[in-house]
Amino acid sequence: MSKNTIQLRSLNDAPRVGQTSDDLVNGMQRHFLRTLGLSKACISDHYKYQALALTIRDRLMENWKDTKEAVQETDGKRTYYLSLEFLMGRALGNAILNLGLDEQATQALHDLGIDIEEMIEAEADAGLGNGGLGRLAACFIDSCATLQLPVTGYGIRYEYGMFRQSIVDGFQQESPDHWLREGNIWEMERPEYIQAIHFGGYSESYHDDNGILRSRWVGTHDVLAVPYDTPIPGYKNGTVNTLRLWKSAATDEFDLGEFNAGDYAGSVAQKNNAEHISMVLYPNDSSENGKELRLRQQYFLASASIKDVLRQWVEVHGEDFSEFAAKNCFQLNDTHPTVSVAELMRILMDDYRLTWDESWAITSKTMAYTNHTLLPEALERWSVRLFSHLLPRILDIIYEINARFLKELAKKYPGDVARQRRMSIIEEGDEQQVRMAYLAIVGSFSINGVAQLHSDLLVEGLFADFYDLWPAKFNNKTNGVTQRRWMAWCNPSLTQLINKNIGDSWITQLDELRRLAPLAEQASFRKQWAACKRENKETLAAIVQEECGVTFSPDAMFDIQVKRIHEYKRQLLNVLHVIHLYDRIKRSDADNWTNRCVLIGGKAAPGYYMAKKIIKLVNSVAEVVNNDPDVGDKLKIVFFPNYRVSAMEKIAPAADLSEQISTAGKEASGTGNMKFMMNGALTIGTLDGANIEIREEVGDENFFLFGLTAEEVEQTRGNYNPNAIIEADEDFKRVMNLLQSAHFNQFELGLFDDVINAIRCENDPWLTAADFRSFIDAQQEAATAYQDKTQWLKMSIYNTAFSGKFSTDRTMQDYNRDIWGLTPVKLK
Ligand code: KVW
Repeated sequence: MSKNTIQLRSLNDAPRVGQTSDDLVNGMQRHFLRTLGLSKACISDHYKYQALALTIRDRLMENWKDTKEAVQETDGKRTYYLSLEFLMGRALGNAILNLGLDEQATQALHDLGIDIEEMIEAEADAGLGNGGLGRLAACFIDSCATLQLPVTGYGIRYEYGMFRQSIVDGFQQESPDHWLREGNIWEMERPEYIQAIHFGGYSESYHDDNGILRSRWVGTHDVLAVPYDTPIPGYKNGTVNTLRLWKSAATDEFDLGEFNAGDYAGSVAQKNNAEHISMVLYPNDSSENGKELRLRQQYFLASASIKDVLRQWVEVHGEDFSEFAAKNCFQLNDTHPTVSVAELMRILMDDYRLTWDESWAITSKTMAYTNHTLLPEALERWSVRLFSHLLPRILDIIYEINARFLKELAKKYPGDVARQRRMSIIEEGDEQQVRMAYLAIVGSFSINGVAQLHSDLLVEGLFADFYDLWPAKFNNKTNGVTQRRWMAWCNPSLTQLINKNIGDSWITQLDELRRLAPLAEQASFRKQWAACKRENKETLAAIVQEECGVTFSPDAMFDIQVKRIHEYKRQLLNVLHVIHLYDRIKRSDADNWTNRCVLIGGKAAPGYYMAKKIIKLVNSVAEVVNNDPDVGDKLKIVFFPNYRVSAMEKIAPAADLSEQISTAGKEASGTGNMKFMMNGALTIGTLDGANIEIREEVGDENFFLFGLTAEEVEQTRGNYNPNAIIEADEDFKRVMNLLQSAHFNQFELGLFDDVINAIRCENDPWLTAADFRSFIDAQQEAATAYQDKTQWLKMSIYNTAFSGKFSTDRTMQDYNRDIWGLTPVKLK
């Protein structure tokens, strides 16, 4: 027995925390009294939330311990999901749901006279991600816990998550998201697992005790990585997995030398510098910004996590790594943590004295890489110069990986120098760059895209040379979302209706929803389905009223586009349609009209000029449309501020129409599209990303398709004439005239010139004008379809019924079957 083991005899034998509503009431009272030290008189909402969260957390702790022990005892293969982002949102409701305590918690709070909704709202979102990629990581670890897969998430504990967005005079204004201000009940600091992370210095060679020439990294400035663990509960299965997030800290509180020499400021500055690493999430989605601090973050995560995994390995197996690759897998969430490839090589060689070949055999069988985008602006490249001063030893290793790789290429393709240049991990040029995607491909045994089209395009285009070399490494894993959060939790009325009719097995077997399809023929079922949707629309309408001061009538079609603001996602095309509808109303061309409430939401990267213009345009159009008495209830449009996970929990259940209108070939997958589908929205969309698979599942007749295909998009380049398209289309001409006549910016002339020019530009990469007509026509089809209530309800039911494929339970089973090969860890 090690000195850190104690007998927990009396506790282990004690009965577990109770699960009745009375037990919860008692638990809360105990926390009020003993944890929070409160008397009855001063229990604010914040304390009520804390007592509830602590009481729920109590119900996780022993399961968490049991899961850790079971995983250790099994000593089977494990996966580590390395991600710079985990967009978790709120934890309380999810924990209540997964513990199966929803009814008891509702009853307990009722008994205490506390409003459960207020408790839920009291928790800050953990917004440690930008968008789809970060939320995907969160859904993945939820599903892994539910499937009892031994998967640990590794990320960074950003002090400030995604910025808060407010709208001032129609413009986005950013403010810091200090999400930890009121504490975080769900995290546990684990100082015993602190790691030191190296930066700077230089690498040198030396002869070890046996006279063998080795390398080492010396003269480094070290930063501490302090782990904070968050429990990730599976759904009613006793499993609680771990999300381990690293916070950076200075190695010493102060540099005593500097301090004694009188440089107080200098000694504190060093502390500051160390703490900067985990200070803030970079708010760029799908575009790299090349800042040194970002590379520091990437290496900080990679090094801390790999050291942590090796620490655990050595504790059990000593320095015998022969089984390491068979028992460990690192899944790299995009190229962001890819420096892990070189870091694992470094530690195996420099610290554990394995040879290059031994280390490479391990590393290249342990790493797996997920690519999330084809957009060139998102492909990470780091300058060799930056690498050489920040991570000199890592750069040595990358050079060596590349040298050996190029030799292999020369053997396979003799004399093909152009190919070697194309495929080199080091890009030559004025400034040498490390191509991170290539490092990831060379260092990994599996490379996957995130939807079928995306994976096909990867091997046909961006990675074609690598596919030619290693076809077996490439595979597709279509994304998903967790139905626990994105239906069972966020849509209780629909959940109840579904459970009443087909039972609740869909909560862990989403395919079961198929059994809803025949019910679409029953008038009484449709009526109840409609009632759920209406209730959810009323809830959202109240929020829109509060946030935007605009009245949404639940009778109207709720037409929704929420996602990061990006030109390729074409929020602009959505606005053009709204202007077209407005123009029709003004021209009294509104026979058989379908009333519509259009909601657009999403954050623009702070440095993304066009994205910010588009937000302003939405707000300017809204100002005119919403205040025009001719328009009335026919059309409303709002820009929903501060779109985030907890907002989507109210938005998805209320949507009638989901806008997934990216330029074909540009949206790798999309995951918002899946949340809307599950909640019974119909999609208007292009043949892009997972939309294609959504349409395949639900059937062409239940999907509003428009636009060029990815192939047509490519063919259009070089012979695109948007001005001719506009000229030939009376509706389009009028829309552009309204924009150009400053109808929406009377007092700010020229405000939207750049937007207008982008639409009219022959090099517009997003081909907005090319898809205008077919978009307008598809929107008209949707409007007409909405008037046939019976048919619309059937289509809505079919969308939910055929959404089974888009559960991350399926996605994780695919990863596990093809990449990880883990055995579920059952609990006693
Ligand atoms: C840098 C991304 C944050 C920082 C992507 S592609 C690149 C990034 C880059 C994020 N995010 C999105 O990943 C989602 C999950 O796979 C996809 O659904 C989405 O299509 C893609 O744009």
